[in-house]
Amino acid sequence: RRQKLLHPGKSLYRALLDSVTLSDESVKFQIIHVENKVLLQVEICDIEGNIFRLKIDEAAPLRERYKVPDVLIKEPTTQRLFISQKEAGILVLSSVNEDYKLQVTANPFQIELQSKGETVLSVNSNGLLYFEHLQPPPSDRKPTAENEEAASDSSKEKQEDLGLWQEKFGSFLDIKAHGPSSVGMDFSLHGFDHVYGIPQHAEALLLKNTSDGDAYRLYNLDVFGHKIHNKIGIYGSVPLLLAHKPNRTSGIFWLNSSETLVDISTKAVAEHMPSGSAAETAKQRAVPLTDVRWMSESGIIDVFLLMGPTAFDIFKQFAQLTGTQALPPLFSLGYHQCRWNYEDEQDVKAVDAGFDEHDIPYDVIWLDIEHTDGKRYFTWDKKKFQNPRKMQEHLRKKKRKLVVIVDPHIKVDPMYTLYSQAKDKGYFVKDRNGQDFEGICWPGSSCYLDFTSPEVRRWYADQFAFKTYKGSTNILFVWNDMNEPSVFKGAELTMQKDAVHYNNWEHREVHNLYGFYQQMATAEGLIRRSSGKERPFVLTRSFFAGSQKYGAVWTGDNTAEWGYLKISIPMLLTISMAGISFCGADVGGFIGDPEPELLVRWYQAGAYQPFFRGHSNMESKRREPWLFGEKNTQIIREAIRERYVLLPYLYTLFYRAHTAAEPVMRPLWVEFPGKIETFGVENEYMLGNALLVHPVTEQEAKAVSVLLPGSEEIWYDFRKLKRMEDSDTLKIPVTLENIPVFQRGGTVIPLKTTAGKSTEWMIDISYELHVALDTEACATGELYLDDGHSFQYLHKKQFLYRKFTFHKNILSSSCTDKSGQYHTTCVVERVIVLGFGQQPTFVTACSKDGKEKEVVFTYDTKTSALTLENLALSVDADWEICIS
Ligand code: MIG
Repeated sequence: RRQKLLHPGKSLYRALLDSVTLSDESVKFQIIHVENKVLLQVEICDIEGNIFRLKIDEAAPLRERYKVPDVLIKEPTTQRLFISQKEAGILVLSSVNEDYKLQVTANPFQIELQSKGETVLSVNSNGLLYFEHLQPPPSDRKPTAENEEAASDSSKEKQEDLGLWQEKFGSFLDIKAHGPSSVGMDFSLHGFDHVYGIPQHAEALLLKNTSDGDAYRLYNLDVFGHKIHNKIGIYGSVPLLLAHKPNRTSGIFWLNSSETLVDISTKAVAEHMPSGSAAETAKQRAVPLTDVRWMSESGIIDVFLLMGPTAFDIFKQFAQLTGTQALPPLFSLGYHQCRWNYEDEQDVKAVDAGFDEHDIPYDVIWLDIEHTDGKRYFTWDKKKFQNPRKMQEHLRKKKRKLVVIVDPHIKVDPMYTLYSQAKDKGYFVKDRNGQDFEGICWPGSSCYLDFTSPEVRRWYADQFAFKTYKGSTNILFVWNDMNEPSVFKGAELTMQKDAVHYNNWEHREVHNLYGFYQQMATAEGLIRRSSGKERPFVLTRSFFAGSQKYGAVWTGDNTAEWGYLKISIPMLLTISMAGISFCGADVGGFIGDPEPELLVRWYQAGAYQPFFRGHSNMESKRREPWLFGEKNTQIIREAIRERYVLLPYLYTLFYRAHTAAEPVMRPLWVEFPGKIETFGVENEYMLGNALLVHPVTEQEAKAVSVLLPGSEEIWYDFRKLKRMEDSDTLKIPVTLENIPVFQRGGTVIPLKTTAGKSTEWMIDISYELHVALDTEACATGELYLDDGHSFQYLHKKQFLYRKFTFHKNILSSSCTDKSGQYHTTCVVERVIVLGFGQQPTFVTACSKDGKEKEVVFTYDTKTSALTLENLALSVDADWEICIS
């Protein structure tokens, strides 16, 4: 409200260019507010890899302001900036290679960032830099002439209206002990009118103009039954925005964990022509410009300008700052069966058996809050789960896993060890009076662990030790829910902003980090219980920038309606672009009861999304995949089996996400950055660079319109193996049997030849390669393989990273990363070459040791698919297949 009183115009800040100092790390200078004369310190860093960091803090704050810790994986490596020009009122800084120039204008203060002469982005060009300096509370102020006015009644009232020192939210009172401290700034993105990112909202892929509506809000909240097409913040936040135009992608990462609003306004402006002639002026055309205004309740301004220039560069730059996706254990890429709740041991066993009975693969069964003794996490309801270890042994024999829920609220109960220990040690978040903050949650009266404290995190991690967490075994993994944190009967169902954390920081400063820290501690706990050997799996509902390092996220409580299936695609794409590849939405829709058709369509979509879990609410009817008649069971079985067959490809994509920050699920425009028609597409997406997936999200759909981008591309039907007609948009007939999936020419996809009961049952199943030829009759692809569960790939380099290349009618298998070694007896059994020109006469396979053998093949003249069978070529060896 206060910031919105400041309208675009001339900034009230002026840079004091005489104060400029230069070091290897940064350039610093001061700016002054012309009215209140408060000095701010500006620091600009050039970070290796085309990133600029701009920090603004008070030059002499009354007390230290909050600076987000633990999100950056390390202090970024900076390089020296040079002053290339300094004249009256202008300072130009250049990067070492002179590719980038930052032009700082003194009055009004603004910064323009240019790349090789092209203005990409400007800062404060609308004059919306806003910085509330910390002040003593009105009661402490000496009645000087200056303060007298402020102390007068009428202005006090005014202050209260604006919520400077306290604010009411319904019946809740937020007392701001340190007064107003909000910060804000505007950025103009030149030539851009497509912007993305800043999850999480149940919104479209393309960010919308907010000028006549609500700003996008980043404030982690538990909004049960949240609406679609809404800018309210839900569950998680990543303050990263991406902007794209045909030849460039840029990013803005606003590192602030307090409540944040983002206003977006796209307009057309006359193109800026340098001192043009009359003729040139006449040629002026309108180019788009997007203004982005960030406003945060507290903290400092700490913003990273990611200069790309490609989308993949942005992903790398963001990962360089916040880390890459943790490599998931393979089982967690299988199908997960969840429900609130699987009642007891018998229920768990029956559901588990149901999957075998109906020949449906699955890896993990989940237990929601009812498995505990009165919502005391780390315990079991003794009546329903008399022997949890035995139950887990049963699952282990079936080569399956268990995930249990562990929420951050702790039941107030002196007999509950976790509570009494945490209480004694002072590990709970405090209220403004210094008492343990008490809220209401599932267990009734609850306290909240202060995960922002490293000591609390260490202690919490220790709770997962096998001997401490009774009844847990090494097939048990964890789900963190309610960690926004959710507080029933709290303002907006969350914690009071004036609650107090570690080091006396108020909750308002750290709010959006709370879930991030819980997942961090939980993942650490799972790693530690295995003495550092095993990869953890932790699903979290709340998240922040960097949560990808700790596991998976899901989109929270969606509803069993078609609209929620549809919106799940842009929601997952947005989360993926923000660094979190391992994401999914509850299959079927959590709230309510999906009609069978919707459930089937949701399984088909989920099978091609990174995290694949069926889940349902307490009040929802049971919906295990076999409860909807033989035909639907068959279709769901097929969808899940397709997922399992695809796992080698998916796992390889996760390795790429882990090592190279490439999102597993990506919007079309990321793969086709020059094709404007892809920029707004959100009803289909790419899974890696090879598969285009178009889920069916309309009831009783008979056909869908599919955009197959790129005039120079060839696309193949992934199941029928035949080439698609050349045409940008195709009307594809659909039946309930499956959803349209296409393989892009030029790619090789590794698959398993068949599915098994779970990922662990599939270790020895042979491989199949789908080689889809491009216009040059070439293709390449990769396969990553390791033990699927430990850190040996990292510490002992026990992995295989293979490459398949098809060129001049030779398919060769070679090593991509010689530093890795992993032995497997698995073979490539079958190869299908899609779009092969003509019936071959002879096919041979030769291994590296010179052994040559003839290969059995069949050629389908209708589809031009060439199938090579019974190959038995080692996955871990070099070989060649020659087709003549
Ligand atoms: O408000 O633990 O989003 O997946 O089943 C309900 C019970 C609390 C919310 C989660 C949902 C979970 C449920 N939880």
